[in-house]
Amino acid sequence: MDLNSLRQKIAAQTARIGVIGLGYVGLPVACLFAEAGFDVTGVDLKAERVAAINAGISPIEGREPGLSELLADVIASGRLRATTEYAALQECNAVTINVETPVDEQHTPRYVALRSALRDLGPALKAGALVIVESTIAPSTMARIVKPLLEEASGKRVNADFYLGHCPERVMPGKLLANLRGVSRVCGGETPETAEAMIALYRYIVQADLDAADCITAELVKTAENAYRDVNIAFANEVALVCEAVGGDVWKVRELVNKSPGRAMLLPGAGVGGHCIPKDPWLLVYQAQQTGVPVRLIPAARAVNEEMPLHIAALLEDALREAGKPLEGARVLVLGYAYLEDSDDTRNSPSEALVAELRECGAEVVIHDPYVPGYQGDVYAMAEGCDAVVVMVKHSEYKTLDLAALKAVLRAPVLVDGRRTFPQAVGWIRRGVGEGARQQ
Ligand code: SAJ
Repeated sequence: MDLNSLRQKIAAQTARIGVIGLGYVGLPVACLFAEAGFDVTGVDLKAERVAAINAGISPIEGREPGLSELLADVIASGRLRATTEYAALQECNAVTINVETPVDEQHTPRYVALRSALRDLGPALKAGALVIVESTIAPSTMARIVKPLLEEASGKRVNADFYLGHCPERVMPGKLLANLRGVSRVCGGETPETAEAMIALYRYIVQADLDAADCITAELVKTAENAYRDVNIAFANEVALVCEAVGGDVWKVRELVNKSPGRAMLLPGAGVGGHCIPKDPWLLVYQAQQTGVPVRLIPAARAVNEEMPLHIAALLEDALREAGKPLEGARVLVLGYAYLEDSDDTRNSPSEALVAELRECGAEVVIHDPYVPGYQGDVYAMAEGCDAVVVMVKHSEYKTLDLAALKAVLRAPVLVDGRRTFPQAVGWIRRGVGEGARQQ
């Protein structure tokens, strides 16, 4: 089948769609294409996940508005079905690949899941099918890994026997369906005609811009947009450290800097977590580093952000010292274990790094988080007998804490504020990120 025939099947919605990887990206993608009227086959290695999905039950943790209801609808209508068998993809005219693409301790991309998906898809790849990688990948991965591996595994040639593109996902936990529907996407095709076919397909589920590009551009855009955010957060964090050193208040500085035209200083804080911001900068620079390009700013920004939880520990040690207590043996209440406010997602959480550091220093740690199972409970009860409180996440619940009641159950009124949650806390031995000017 040539691209024109595929375009006709897409227009008639008789094209059958496959989605490989039914996680927090693949599952909503599969549901949206099914809701749009396509026949969708989802493939996942985890049998229990497949069983839950076929029972109309979403295996995605956390609150995802509309996802459970949509999944139940498309399963009931028969539009979506899940399986562990790649053979089920052999009738699919379009297949998206939504598998994890982590980096390891050495910041090297680890494509085990991606390579496995390509190898398993190969034998089932239908002639004339359009394959779209949605996972975030290092620039040049489509050319160096995806294309040759899929050609080898399928015995087919790209642009002759199948078509290939990269459309990086731009989702956020907690807003999966909203982001998929409402955030623009780059459709990077091996050829301009492939990019146009991708746009024709995604138009059924995306109400925002769909921008045609080539694959390398799509790879660069996604990884650069997240590296951009990481570098800007690191800038805010470094200005905060300067403020602490010279007796300034970074929050006042940031407010006034942002009055300057074209400035938009982000929020300094206790660190940078999540599934994409800590990872994507390394994907962006990986291939350049392999070719000896002197990439300095982006790795340096990562180092600044990774250091922030340790800085919080240093602020705590300083505050405890003022209270006449060593960090070793202190009992510390950590408020917030998720990586983001009002989320239960703990991936790469700065709190994880802080807790490890505090325990390494001999402190006893009590963790509270209203969203994370295992850490929920009564904050005041958990604060009893603690020598200090450290705020790591600005969950809405914390903004209404009764600080007087909290102080009454603590052994010392020590507060370290990693997210400027309690700027007006009086009567505390208080440290805040970027707050060199002591609160009067
Ligand atoms: N953070 C700061 N200061 C800031 C902003 C964030 O310290 O000014 C910290 C957060 O506390 C968190 C981490 O950075 O620990 C990441 O926060 P995030 O707001 O960037 O949230 P994410 O990780 O969910 O990022 C997603 C990304 N979206 C996609 O990858 C599709 C990112 O590109 C978006 O810019 C971001 O959402 C967003 O704008 O909300």
